[in-house]
Amino acid sequence: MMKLLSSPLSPYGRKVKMTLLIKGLTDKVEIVAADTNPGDNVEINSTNPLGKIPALIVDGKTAIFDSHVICEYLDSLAPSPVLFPKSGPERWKTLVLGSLADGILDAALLLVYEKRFRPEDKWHAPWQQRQQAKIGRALDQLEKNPPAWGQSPDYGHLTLAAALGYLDFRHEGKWRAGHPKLVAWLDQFAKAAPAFEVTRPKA
Ligand SMILES: N[C@@H](CCC(=O)N[C@@H](CS)C(=O)NCC(=O)O)C(=O)O
Repeated sequence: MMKLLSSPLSPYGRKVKMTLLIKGLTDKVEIVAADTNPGDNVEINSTNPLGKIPALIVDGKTAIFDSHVICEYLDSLAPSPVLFPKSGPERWKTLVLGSLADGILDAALLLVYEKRFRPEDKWHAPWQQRQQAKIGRALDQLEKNPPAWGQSPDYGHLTLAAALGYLDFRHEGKWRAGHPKLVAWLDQFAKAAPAFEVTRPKA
C-alpha cells in the first residue's frame, strides 16, 4: 500500500487525489493527513526535506514529490485515461498548462502565507501586488482561449481546476469577475471530472 502525506485543504494534494480517482487507484493509496504549518513535522520533513506536501511513499521508503511528479507517476500505473501525453506537441501543451496553473497556485499560496506566517506590520503591499499580478496575467491569458480537451481532461486541465478551486476557497472567488469563459470552463470540467467535486476542500 502506498502512503500519501497530504492535507484535506491542500490544492496540490487535491491534484493528486483527483488523479487517484480518475485513474481508479484509490484503493492502492492510504491518505495520511499531514500538517505543514508547524514547520517541524518530522514525518513530512524526513519524507521531503523541503517540508512540503503532497509526498507519496511508494514502498515504505521511497518518496516521490512534488505534485506534478506524483501525478505523472500515478498516471504510469494504470493505462487510461492518459493524463500525460507521452510525446510530441500534446505533451508540452499539457505540461505548460500544468506549469501555468501551478504558478497561479504558488502565487495564491504565497499570498496566504504572507498573512499566515508574517506579522501584520511586515505584510508588504508591493510584493502582494506582484503575486496578484501574476495570477491576473495568467487568468487573462487563459480567458482568451480556455484550454479544450479531447476525450477527457488531462493533467494540465486538472491542475487548472485545482488552481481555480483554490482561488474560490482562499481568495473569495474574486477571479470569477471578468473571466466568464473560465467560469464556464470550470463548470464543464466539474461535469467531465466528478473527482473535482469529490475532492472539494471543506473549511
Ligand atoms: N510544488 C509543490 C508545492 C507544494 C506546496 O507548497 N504545498 C504546501 C501545502 S498546500 C506546503 O507544503 N507548504 C509548506 C511549506 O511551504 O513550508 C507541489 O506541487 O507539490
